[in-house]
Order: sequence, then structure tokens, then C-alpha cells
Amino acid sequence: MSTSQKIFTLAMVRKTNALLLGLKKKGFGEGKWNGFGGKVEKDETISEGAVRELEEESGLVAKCLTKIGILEFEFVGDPVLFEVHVFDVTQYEGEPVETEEMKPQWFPEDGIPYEKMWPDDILWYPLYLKGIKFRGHFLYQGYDTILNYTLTQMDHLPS
Ligand code: 8DG
Repeated sequence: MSTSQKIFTLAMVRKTNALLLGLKKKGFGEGKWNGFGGKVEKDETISEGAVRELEEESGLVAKCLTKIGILEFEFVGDPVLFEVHVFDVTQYEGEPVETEEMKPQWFPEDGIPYEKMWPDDILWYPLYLKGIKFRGHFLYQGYDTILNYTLTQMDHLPS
């Protein structure tokens, strides 16, 4: 049973047939390619957190954000429920820059490095790339093994 919840954002930056991913250089998820995001702070909305984290980690300023998914993660032995709000960013200003946390690189949609990403990503990226909204729940054992999961297509997502 989860006793507390932590809310995170994940911004997916996209241009025609390509996705911007960042190689996480330190901390949680180190060594994995991922979208850009982090913890939502007390004094901000989830969308504000998504914009702030994207700029901190990639140098890009999001101009248009669309919520595309909500992912929940539980880790065996950890009472915390992680809730990750996933956003599609198709309009932004600036050029990606390497930061302390992330090294950015564009990947073609048919060349996404799933083997160097969180194991759940290969399950929900196909929905995201088709423009389908989703909600997922994943139970992990450690950081490499998904014991069970649910993934549901959604017409609407709560904000
Ligand atoms: P810090 O400054 O305190 O180190 O942390 P932060 O920058 O606020 O947060 P973080 O620990 O870097 O946030 C974790 C990021 O990883 C956040 O964007 C959500 C994302 N994330 C998970 N689990 C998974 C997952 O299984 N798949 C994907 N694609 N992203 C995930 O936390």
C-alpha cells in the first residue's frame, strides 16, 4: 500500500518524425535516455513545473503543452507512489543545450533507443507517437523489472 505520493512531470519535445531525448547524467534514472522533467514544487501547478523543468534541463522554453499521459509507478518495498504527468511539446523557443543534468539529442521516431530507457517506455511510446492519450500503472522490482502493469487509452485526462 502506498502511503505517500510524489508528483513529477515529463516533457516530450517533438518535431516532424523526430523526438528530443536527454541522456540523464546524474541522479534517478542516470545513464538512461528520457524526456525532460522532475518534481513539481509546492508553489507551482503541474504545467508550470513541466515548463520550468524543461527549461532547466534542456534550455528550451515551451510555448504549447498538451497533457498526453499519466503514469504511476510503485517500487516493491517503497511506500511512495510516483505519479508522472506526461506532456507533448510541439512549440518551443530556443535550441537544446547540454545542461548539468541532461545531454540532449534528436532521435528519429523509428530509432528510439529503448534498450537504454526505462523499461515502461517501449510500452507507452507507441500510443504517444500515434497521438493516443493514456494512463498507466507499473509495479517495478528494482529499476529493471516490471512485475505487472496496466495501460489504458483515455479520451480525456484530468489536469
Ligand atoms: P532532483 O533535481 O531532486 O535530482 O530531481 P528532479 O530533477 O526534480 O527529478 P528527477 O528525479 O530528475 O525526476 C525523474 C524524472 O524521470 C521525471 O521526469 C519523471 C521521470 N520518470 C520516472 N520514472 C520514469 C519512467 O519509468 N519512464 C520515464 N520515461 N520517465 C520516468 O520517474
